[in-house]
Amino acid sequence: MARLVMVSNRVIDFNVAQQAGGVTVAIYNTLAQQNGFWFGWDGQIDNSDSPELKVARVDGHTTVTEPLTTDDYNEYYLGYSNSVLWPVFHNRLDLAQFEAGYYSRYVAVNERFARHLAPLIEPDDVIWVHDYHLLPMALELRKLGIENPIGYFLHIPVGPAQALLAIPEYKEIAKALSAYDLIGLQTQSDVRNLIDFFQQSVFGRLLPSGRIRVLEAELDIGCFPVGIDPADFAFGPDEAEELRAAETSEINRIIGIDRLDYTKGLPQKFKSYGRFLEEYPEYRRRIVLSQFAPPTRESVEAYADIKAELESLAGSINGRFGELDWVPINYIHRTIPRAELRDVYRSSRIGWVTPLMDGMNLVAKEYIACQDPADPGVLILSKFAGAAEQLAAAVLVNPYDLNDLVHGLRIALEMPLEERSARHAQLLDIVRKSDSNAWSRSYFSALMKAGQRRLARAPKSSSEMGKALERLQSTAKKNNPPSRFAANVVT
Ligand code: GDG
Repeated sequence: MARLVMVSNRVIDFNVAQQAGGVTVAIYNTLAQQNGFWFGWDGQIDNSDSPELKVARVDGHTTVTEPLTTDDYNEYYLGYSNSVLWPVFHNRLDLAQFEAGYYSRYVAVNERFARHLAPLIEPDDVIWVHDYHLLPMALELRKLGIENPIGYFLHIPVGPAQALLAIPEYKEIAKALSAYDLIGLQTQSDVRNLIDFFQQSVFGRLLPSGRIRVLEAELDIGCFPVGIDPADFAFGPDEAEELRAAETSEINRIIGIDRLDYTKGLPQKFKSYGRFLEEYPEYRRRIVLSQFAPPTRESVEAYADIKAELESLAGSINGRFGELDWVPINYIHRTIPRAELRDVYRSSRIGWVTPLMDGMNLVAKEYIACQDPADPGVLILSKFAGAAEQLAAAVLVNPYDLNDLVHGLRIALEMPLEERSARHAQLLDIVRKSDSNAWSRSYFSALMKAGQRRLARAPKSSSEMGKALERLQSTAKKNNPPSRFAANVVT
């Protein structure tokens, strides 16, 4: 079996799998199924001259990590990754900060990670790089002579080409992406936007084979919607019975769980909730909005702004509508333990997910997986979350339109059991079929094929390339996954 080398900005400790964040959850689930290791930042800051790589093994899983320096953290992580790429890819050019020095530090950290990773790579390894922090990783690894298949998966959405072209280094970004064998994205709409970007930035050309030529390279772009492991959220029959018996509350809980991020549409959610209470007074005292919003990237200005805005909105709605024995919004700015998520989802009548733009949104899928099929809650989902391409049976809403949010809430609260059950059955079927296992297996299989195509195009004279291709073809045969996984791949 080929080893899978996962590379991402942040590596979590397998012992402490509580930490929030969609990317780490997706990688964690994959490595629980497949042999390999996980390389990246350990979350620590260390300004000493040459800090050592740390290797940790927990339950058969290996992580290899290194710290960042303070400058790396400020310029590579908070700077270029989270104040340029994150806002631009989410089409928030108004929040992008193009500061001198960010880009060079961003490349330098990628170059250093590649230098430390390259000696650990074995000939049969398959390298899978994750997310916007590490766009230049393949280019840096190739410079060091690594010929293994290298794939990239972008967890965030791809904004319109016009937004991406506003990045001062957009040509370098296109070149960096062209060094991958396969670029995996969450939705068909992301695939269209990226092709558009390649065409407009560096005259990328779609080929009859379905691949795309970008500068000197030919690569595959595909849509691989990330999934969850539904077993993590399932309830046994006894547990379910106990929960039903314990359910006495007359108040319907509406649950929101989102990192406190300006892309998640939280002010819009709070404002529409206030408007709902105003327009439908009969619902006062009958519903409560519990919004968990764990802190994230707090030293970026835009994040501090959204925190203040939410506190003020929650305060004014509670002040205006609250009673001695009823608080309309529970706003909790903390991380809840992962073990408690299931019960919170299960006991909520509505899952309210309203991002302005989101790569996928795993919370939507987790909410569905936790519901009691005999009496399920309703998912309200922004049509601008990647998950909406798959979860069309949710109540789809436009988060920019407060009236539509109010309307969606009313529909969900008044939906009869028969309709709730029918919608939930459809949604659960999709969540199960496109789970995290299907995601990683379909991506892995497509990456092996894309790696073979690149090596097959290499000049015949290169004996190293020839050997690499032979090795890859034999590994691909051994790793061939069942064909149902390949059906997700669109190249
Ligand atoms: C990125 C993309 C894409 C949240 N709060 C707590 C907590 N969480 C967990 C949720 C879920 C995960 O974090 C959040 O995942 P999302 O998908 O909703 O969002 P991002 O973190 O923005 O993830 C996103 C994802 O990557 C995967 O590709 O879907 O679009 O932006 O699993 O349950 N977990 C715990 N406590 C919390 O307070 N334990």
